[in-house]
Amino acid sequence: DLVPVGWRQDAQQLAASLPRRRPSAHKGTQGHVLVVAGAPGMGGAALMTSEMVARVGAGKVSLATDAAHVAASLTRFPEIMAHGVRGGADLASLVTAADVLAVGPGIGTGAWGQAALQQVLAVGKPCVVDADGLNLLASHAAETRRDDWVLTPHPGEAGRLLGWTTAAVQRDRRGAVIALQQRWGGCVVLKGPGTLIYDGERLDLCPYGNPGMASGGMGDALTGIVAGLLGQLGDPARAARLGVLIHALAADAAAAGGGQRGLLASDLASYARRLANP
Ligand code: NPW
Ligand code: AMP
Ligand code: MG
Repeated sequence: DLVPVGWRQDAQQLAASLPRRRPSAHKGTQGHVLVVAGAPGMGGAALMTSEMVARVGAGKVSLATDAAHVAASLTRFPEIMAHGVRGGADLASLVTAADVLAVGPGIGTGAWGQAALQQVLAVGKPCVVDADGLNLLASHAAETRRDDWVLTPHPGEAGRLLGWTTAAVQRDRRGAVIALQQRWGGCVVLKGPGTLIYDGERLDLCPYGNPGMASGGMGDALTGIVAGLLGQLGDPARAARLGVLIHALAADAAAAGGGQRGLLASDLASYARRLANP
């Protein structure tokens, strides 16, 4: 049975997995997450990812993005520390200051994205790798394997990481997520209806979510949720399982209010916040 009892007891699972904040909490105890996202033309991916990091309770959020996106980010989210970076060297002090990294949404597969991914992986901190970060792994980092990362491929990205077609991944999603984890290590989230999460021991299937989520930015939002939780929980597999659950339940709640058609990734923010406070 791919669906463990815990998924059906979602409220209890949320309560058990996300400890209340201690009265002594301060922003330095809740995780400093650095989002590395947004090559030219993809500023939205950077904003949606970092908004969700903040909304699930990270203590501090930094964003490294193309300089063209900094003004928009500060206007929309003054709480987020946005830095314009031109190359890998600009990233060195930012990755050093962070506890957790989220890399990939909209970084492209060119020189900027390659340099950024290299810097993030070199620092050896827990991270979430998504989107073009995965495409770069598939095409460049032949030997990379880690225990402390969460990979969040959609079926197309999963196919690139495995050298399979998208159709082959969809025909055997269970086999694909197991093969991905065996090849790349860590915790792998294979997205799509019935998202699968596999950490090498436990396989979960998320029975929530809806077709309203078939809209640009939904995956970027998930990356932010998982990274924000990773900064607070420290455990990649727990952050992945809980993040997928919060993302899908937030989308279901948002769709119940306004319908599936026209559902936007940004609509999930207020629901994700509520779900992160069980
Ligand atoms: P096919 O065609 O069937 O073989 P890409 P992307 C497959 C950024 N974004 N079920 C399908 O493959 C992202 O962060 C920025 C089955 C499809 O054609 C990335 O960095 C936004 N198949 C970058 O854009 C908003 C599925 O994958 C192919 C599937 C490119 O990311 C948008 C598409 O994948 C976006 O998030 C499913 N459920 N899902 C912004 N506002 O800044 C996917 N596929 O070519 O990797 O393109 O996902 O759009
Ligand atoms: P991405 O393709 O990276 O933008 O990610 C899309 C997100 O929306 C993933 O979390 C998917 O699981 C989710 N999603 C997309 N389409 C559906 C669907 N038809 N049913 C449930 N979830 C979906
Ligand atoms: Mg995506």
